[in-house]
Parts: sequence; structure tokens; C-alpha cells
Amino acid sequence: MNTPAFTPRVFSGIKPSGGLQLGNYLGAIKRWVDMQGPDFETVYCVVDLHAITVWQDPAELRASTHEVAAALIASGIDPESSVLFNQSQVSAHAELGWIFNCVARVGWMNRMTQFKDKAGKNAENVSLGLYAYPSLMAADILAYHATHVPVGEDQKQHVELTRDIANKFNHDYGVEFFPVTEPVIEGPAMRVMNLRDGNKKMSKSGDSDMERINMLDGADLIAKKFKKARTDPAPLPDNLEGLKDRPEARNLVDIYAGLSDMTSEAVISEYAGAGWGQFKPALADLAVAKLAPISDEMRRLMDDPGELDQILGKGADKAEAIARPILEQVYDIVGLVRSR
Ligand code: AQP
Repeated sequence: MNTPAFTPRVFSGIKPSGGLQLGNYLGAIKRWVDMQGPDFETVYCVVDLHAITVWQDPAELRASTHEVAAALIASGIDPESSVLFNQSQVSAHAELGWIFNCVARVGWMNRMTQFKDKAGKNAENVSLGLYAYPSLMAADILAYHATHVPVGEDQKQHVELTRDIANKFNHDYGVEFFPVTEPVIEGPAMRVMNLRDGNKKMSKSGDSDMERINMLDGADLIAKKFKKARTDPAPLPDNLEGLKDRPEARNLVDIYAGLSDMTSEAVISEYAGAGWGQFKPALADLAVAKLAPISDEMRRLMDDPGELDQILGKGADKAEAIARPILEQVYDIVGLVRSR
């Protein structure tokens, strides 16, 4: 359990590894916005060092970094009250990541399902960085002594590994230095699924653009993607139990709930008996109503990358001021000589 000595602090990050999709919005960004306020210090990061665990075209990486920063600000992250920056500008992440490579065990890494999914049959040929990714993610979180990490369901295992690393470090060095971080996974759309296959999660890097809603998609494209989304022929039932073996139908109901701030139960009772010809256009209208103002503002912000760079730079200064003293204490605990 966290000891009261730790300031309640939220950390979370998003990879600039392509255009943002609806799962990133519902599973992460929307909740990051809600967590701003008096209860927590909030630290939000564009995790560009994680993006390069898979090769990225340098120009596209820069553009995606600006897109993620723009999406966060357009969605309501306030760079004055939250710390907003890109990871590579604060070297404490990479430095603590190395220390944690020496704490985490190979057996722990071998259990990470995201690595297995991403590496697939090609595990011998993927980067060493992709394998070590969860250890850098632990460093992202613990460099801020973060107590709470809002993530989608897909990242739960990595936050649990962060807890294991914190516990092992504390145990090995006989200290109570790192907090045992809580994952915050709450709400109806914590695992938004692919529109063409309800058993696979929606991803930025999925094969077909038709399987995801991108935050920058226009109204017509959003309507077309929901219209073509895979479903079954049955109408919506009057309770969630009736969606048990209908993953695609369940996904669309959960997306509606996430976008409208309703529970999935409330959505199903409102649309009980409705066919897809009624539900899909209602879902598309809702998605457009929520996403259009954000994407308009994103485009405006992305037109001025210099302004975004300034915001990220200032945020990096604030992040550095928290993370550097924590890292210096780690060096001291570990016994690394600091003589200049
Ligand atoms: N489908 C999803 N449903 C709910 N939450 C999701 N998140 C991602 N996809 C979904 C949440 O978004 C945050 C940032 O994730 P990320 O971009 O750092 O990494 P990811 O989870 O690997 O996202 P992608 O879109 O699948 O990226 P690629 O395709 O590049 O690997 C996290 O909180 C995540 O839970």
C-alpha cells in the first residue's frame, strides 16, 4: 500500500506511433482530463522513446508528437495546471530505465502479453527496446513517484510490473523509496475493440484504417466506419447479459457509453430492441458531436508546431524539476558515485 508520505500524483503517457484512435481517447485522454483538479498533481507525457521501439520515420515521428500534444490540449489538458511534455526531453526516464533493467527479471518480461502480441512469430527480430519497454514504462511512472496511473485495460499488466519493480527495488536496497502505484481502470470503454473484429483491441497501428476511428476522421468517414463495423443480425437486447457472446455488439454499446458518459446498462435500456439501422447512425452522430470540436482545435494547434514545441519545452522543465532529484536519490541509494 502507498504510504501517506507520497504526494497524490498521476502519471500517464501516450506513444506518438501514428494517428490517435478512439481507444486512446476513451481509455486514456478523456480520463486524464477528468483527473485534473485539486486531488492530484497531474503529469502527462508523449512517450516518444517508446514509439521508437518499432521503427518510425523521423519526420512522421515529429508530426505524431505534435499531433498527440495537440490532441491532449484540444481535449482539455491544461499545460499550466498539468505537466505536459515529451519523454525524450527529460533524460531521467532513460537513466532510471537502465537502473530498472537491472532490477526487473527476464522471467517477468517473458510474461508480458503485449510483447508476445506485438512480436508475434518474429520475436528474434524485434528490437531489444520492445522487450524492455515495460521497464522504461516503470521508470516513466516512478521517476515522478506517481501514485496513480490511468490507463486502458491493455496496459494493466505493465502497471502491475511497475509495482513489482518498485517492491523489488525497495526490498533489495532496504528502503521505502518508491510508492506502489495503483492502476486506475474505470469506466465502460477501457478496452475499445477493433471495428472489424470484436476480439482484437483497436490500435493506431492496426492493418486497416476501417478497423479504427481516428481522432482526426471527419464526420462522413466516422459514419461510414460505424456503418461498415462488423455486427450480428440480432437487434439489441434489453440487458447486458444478452451481449455476452456478441463482442462486436458489446463494443459498440461500450463506445456509446464512453462517449456519452452513460453506463453501458443505461445505453442498453435506452436502445432495447433497436436494430443496427437505428443504433449505428445514433452512435456516429454522437461520435461526431464529441470528436469534431476536438479535431477542429487539434488542426488549429498543429498548424503552429513552434507553439507546441514551446509548450512541451516548458513542460519538460517542470518535469525535470520533479524527476531529477528523485533520480539523484536513486543513484545515491544504489551506490553510484556522484562527484561533480
Ligand atoms: N483500444 C483501446 N481501448 C482502451 N484504451 C486504449 N489505449 C490504447 N488503445 C486502447 C490506451 O491509450 C493509452 C496510450 O496507449 P499507447 O499509445 O501508449 O500504446 P498502446 O496501448 O499500444 O496504443 P495503440 O493505439 O495500440 O498503439 P500501437 O498500435 O502503436 O501499439 C494507454 O493508456 C492505453 O491503455
